[in-house]
Parts: sequence; structure tokens; C-alpha cells
Amino acid sequence: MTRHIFLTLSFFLASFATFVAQGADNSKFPVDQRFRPALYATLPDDMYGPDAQYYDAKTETLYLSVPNFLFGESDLPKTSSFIVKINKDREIKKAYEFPILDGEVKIGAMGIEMGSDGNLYVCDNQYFFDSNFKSRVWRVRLQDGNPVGAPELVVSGLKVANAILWDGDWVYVTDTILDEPGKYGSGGIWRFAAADILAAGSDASHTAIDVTRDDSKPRDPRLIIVEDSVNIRGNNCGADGLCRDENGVFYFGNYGDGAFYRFRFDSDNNVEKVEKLFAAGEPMRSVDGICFDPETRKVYITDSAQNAIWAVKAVDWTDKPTIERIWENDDTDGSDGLLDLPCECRVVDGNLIITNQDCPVGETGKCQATDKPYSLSVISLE
Ligand SMILES: [Ca+2]
Ligand SMILES: [Ca+2]
Ligand SMILES: [Ca+2]
Repeated sequence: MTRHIFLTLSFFLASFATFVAQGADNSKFPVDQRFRPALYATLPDDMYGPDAQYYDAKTETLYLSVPNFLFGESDLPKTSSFIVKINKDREIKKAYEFPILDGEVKIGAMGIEMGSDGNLYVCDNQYFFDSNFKSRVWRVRLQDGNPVGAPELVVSGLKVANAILWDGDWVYVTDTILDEPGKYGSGGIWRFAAADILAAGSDASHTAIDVTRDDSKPRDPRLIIVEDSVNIRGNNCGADGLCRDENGVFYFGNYGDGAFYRFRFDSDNNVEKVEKLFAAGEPMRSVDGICFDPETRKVYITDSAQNAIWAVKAVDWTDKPTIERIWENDDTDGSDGLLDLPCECRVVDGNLIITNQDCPVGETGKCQATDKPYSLSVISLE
């Protein structure tokens, strides 16, 4: 059954054999051995499928979402979703277990971010269980840095709530499979006023923001960007990771085909231009989670299909960014810190901390099995 779930994500996997994992032309992207990843942390047995990270510099705490989508697969335990805290001594604490709501399989905790109110906001991907606009964003209140109480519903009606970015007066959420009629695939970016997000679900008089699409009506203006995906590896997922650089330029890419984009806003806060920086498969085959590091002025990208990390230089808008391959390795169990389906990353004190989701999606990616160790990797950028 859980295999079925990921077949849904990896759409058209009937053509399994056709889309074998291929690396980019490695000679064009040499890897420096000094960036070889090391093991950052090993997760306990019931945290085999971690996803997104939020780093709180104030408390030096890394918050990690653990959806465990492959639960029940072979002997993997059937669990709810978790929020895990990792402190600067790399101690791991299961800080929160999401409730399983009536009639549901589980909350699928992915993108995680702290709001301006000091609470956590968590994307909930329900697509694998019900693809009919059931994905959501939850608020999880923090008390002394610990998640407490029942989650509060903030946004409903998404398809695949994936990454979340809180940026001043605005909150951005990527929606990875829009299932628009007549398209192979497309994903998009939602933008909500932070004030609306803060109010939503906060008490009985402020209900969740519902964005369930009605194809007979014009597109909701809060869906500010839609980009199509193409078929390079039998996966139709669109927009996944999202970040912003110090000059107000935003970056995102497609999970299914690896296309990578930047955009910015005009003085009226409308999207001025979306520019495709790198085409599908050239060289990335999947853009999963991404982050911007102001020290190196680079956007780091987890390419989960290829067990690779890429970096795009965040240059001025008038310049064309370059790309380099930071690391790539073959299929692995993640021992010694090698990448095992890297899906998100954050830079903390010059270290790129990488989540290994270790959650195979068939022949279209290198990762072929969920295996111990369940791990986070680290690459020193200095
Ligand atoms: Ca993601
Ligand atoms: Ca592993
Ligand atoms: Ca593995």
C-alpha cells in the first residue's frame, strides 16, 4: 500500500525501466573531495523518513520534520509524523508527535518554519493519502522552545504543501502537484499575507484560509507562480524547495525534472519576472529542498534523484548565475555520511546540514532502499 503511495508521487512509473537514474555529465562538474559529506546525526529506528529543517539561531536548535511516509513498508514501524529537536551537541529529542485525526492516515509533516509569532508552521502533505485538495498548513505552538498542544489549522485546500518560507510580511508555500487539466505536470507558489496566516485558526472567529481550487473560476491571485514540469524521469512534480537571497531574489525548482528558477517582485509587490536559470535535467534531475547561505552567497540544492548537492551563485539580477556540483555519490545506506536521498538542507555556522530522506521512489532515482543508518549528513563549507 505504501509502495502505491510513492508510485502515485512518481506518476507514470509504469515506464519504470525506461527512466533509469542517470547522472549529469560528471566531467563538466568536478567534485572537490574536501566537500565529502560526514555523518551529522543518526536518527532512532522510528525516524526513518525525515524531511525538512528549520534552524532557530536564538536557541541554537534545529527543528526537523519527520513524516515517515514509507511507514509499514517491510518492517518499518507504523508511526505518526514527528517534530524532532537537535541541539548544538547533536542530541536528538522527539519533541512532538502529530495526532492522527479521525478518518485520516496521518499528518504528513514536511516544510517547517518559525513564524514571526515564535510558533512553528508546518506543511502537511496529504496527497499520498488523498489527492483531492486535502493538504494543509498547521500552526504548532512553541513553549520554551517545545511544541505543545493540538495543531491549529491555518491553510487548507492545497494539493501538496511542501516548502514554507516566512519572509517579513509574507508567507510562501510551494504546492508541488497542481494536477491542472491537460498538463503533464505543474507546481506553484502560494503567497499569503503574514497577518492573515497569524490570524487564521488562532481562535473560533478566525477560521483557516481555504484555497481549494475551482476550475470554473479564475485562478486564486494568491497562487502567484505556476510553472510546468516536463517528463525526463517519469515524475511530474513541480515546485518544491524555495528560498530568498539577501537582495530579495527568490529561487525555487521542480522536484520532478530539476528545472531551476529565480524571480523577484516589482515595487507593487507583484511578481516582476520568473526566469528559468537551468532547464530540466541540465544538470539537475530533481530540485528538492534548497537554502540560501549569506556567507558563501550561494543557494544550496538537494538533488534527491542523484544523491547530489549543487550550488548556484546568488549574483545580481542582471548577471547569469553559475552552478557547481558540490557532491554526488552512488546508492548507499548512508554510512559514513554519504548522501541517501538528500531532501533538505540548512547552513548552520559554515556547515551544510543535509536531511537524508532515504525514501526510494523507484528506478528514477539512485536511492533503492530505506536502510540504516537513518541519517543527517554534514558538509563543511569552509
Ligand atoms: Ca521538499
Ligand atoms: Ca540510510
Ligand atoms: Ca538508502
